[in-house]
Amino acid sequence: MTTPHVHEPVFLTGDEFSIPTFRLLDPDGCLREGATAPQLSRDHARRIYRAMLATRVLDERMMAAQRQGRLSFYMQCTGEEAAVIGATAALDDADMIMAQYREQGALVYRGFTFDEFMNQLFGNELDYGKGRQMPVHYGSRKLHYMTISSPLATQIPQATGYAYGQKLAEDGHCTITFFGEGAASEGDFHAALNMASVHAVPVIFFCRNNGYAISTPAVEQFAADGIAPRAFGYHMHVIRVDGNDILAVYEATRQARRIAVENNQPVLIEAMTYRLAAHSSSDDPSGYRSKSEEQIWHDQDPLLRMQKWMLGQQWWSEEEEKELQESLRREVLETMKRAEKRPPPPLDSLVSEVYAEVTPSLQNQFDQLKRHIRKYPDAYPRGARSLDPEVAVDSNDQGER
Ligand SMILES: Cc1ncc(C[n+]2csc(CCOP(=O)(O)OP(=O)(O)O)c2C)c(N)n1
Ligand SMILES: [Mg+2]
Repeated sequence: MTTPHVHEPVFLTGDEFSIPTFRLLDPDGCLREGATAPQLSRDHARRIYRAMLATRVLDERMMAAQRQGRLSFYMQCTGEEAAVIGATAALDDADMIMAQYREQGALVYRGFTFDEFMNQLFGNELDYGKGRQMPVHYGSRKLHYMTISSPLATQIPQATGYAYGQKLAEDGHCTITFFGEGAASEGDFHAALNMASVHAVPVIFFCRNNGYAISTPAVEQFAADGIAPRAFGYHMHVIRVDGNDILAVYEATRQARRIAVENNQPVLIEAMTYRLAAHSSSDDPSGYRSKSEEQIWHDQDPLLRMQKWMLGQQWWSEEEEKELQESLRREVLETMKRAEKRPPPPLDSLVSEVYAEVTPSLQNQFDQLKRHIRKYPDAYPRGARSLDPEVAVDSNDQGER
């Protein structure tokens, strides 16, 4: 690109142009005038809608379970189902997903079962992570969903790296990484976009701009017009989309995937949405935002918007809605009860599968732990007391050192 020379100083701020928002559906579920619906079959639309409803039901029940004291922690996707599931539905099921923590809808869409969710949430013996992570840190190798890690934005440069590998392998796949607008304040975000652009890799950066980073509203996070304009600094394709409009998110991501896979170009998508629920089970939004603000966004509920569209298409009915809601609620309760009853992972999983072999120092710590449990069995959960009988209890051992 050549830069024209001027004879007067010209300062630009980015206000010279505005980034439009791509929207196809109105909140009442009708296609906007002049808009064309994406090519989406009835079966595909039903798969998407079921995943949205299943995510909503799962979130409601598990938040209630947390309030009952059955679960230590939970995070809801509520209000952002169209953004997450619409994007996932536009990908190939074998494309890699690197998510933040609020994207369980992507897993639901790909077929992660309620049993698999529950095993992770309760950290029982069937949890793939062996109870080593907090609830909601899911992962599935089979479903190409990288395990969640809590430190914000780490997944973004990892996605660039993963997609670079996909480019080298020429396997026709791409990576999508989901993150909040808050996480986009991390340096990792910028490093990831720059690397992706310079090395021309097939990665989709999907920002869920849901208005808040815990209690900090977007207006206190950045001065510019959202996250989208940052793409220009890296010479990257970018689109802003109504994140509560499933059809628009689907179509934007479908086309972004084409750019990524066919041209080996990264794309930034900024989905404008709203976190309808609390940040997590540890948060109370009434301290930092008004009920009237929340109401405005309840009226934009992405689930209801798609439901209305589906009913209008005659691809869904009130009876099917009722039936599915009931069966999902039943299934969530049944799987939760099953997972709660299962024992925790075996004690030695604390040290096994950390390194190829258990190192002497880990073994030493583990032996001390076992002696401690023998000495103070009542201080440990039942599952922890399944001890190796060969470990002698040293009566002089004070346990904690
Ligand atoms: C590096 C780092 N800093 C701070 C935190 C604490 N923290 C967890 S979530 C969060 C807010 C993130 O907001 P956003 O990225 O917008 O995602 P949202 O929760 O809105 O989906 C913060 C500050 C963290 N997990 N990691
Ligand atoms: Mg946010």
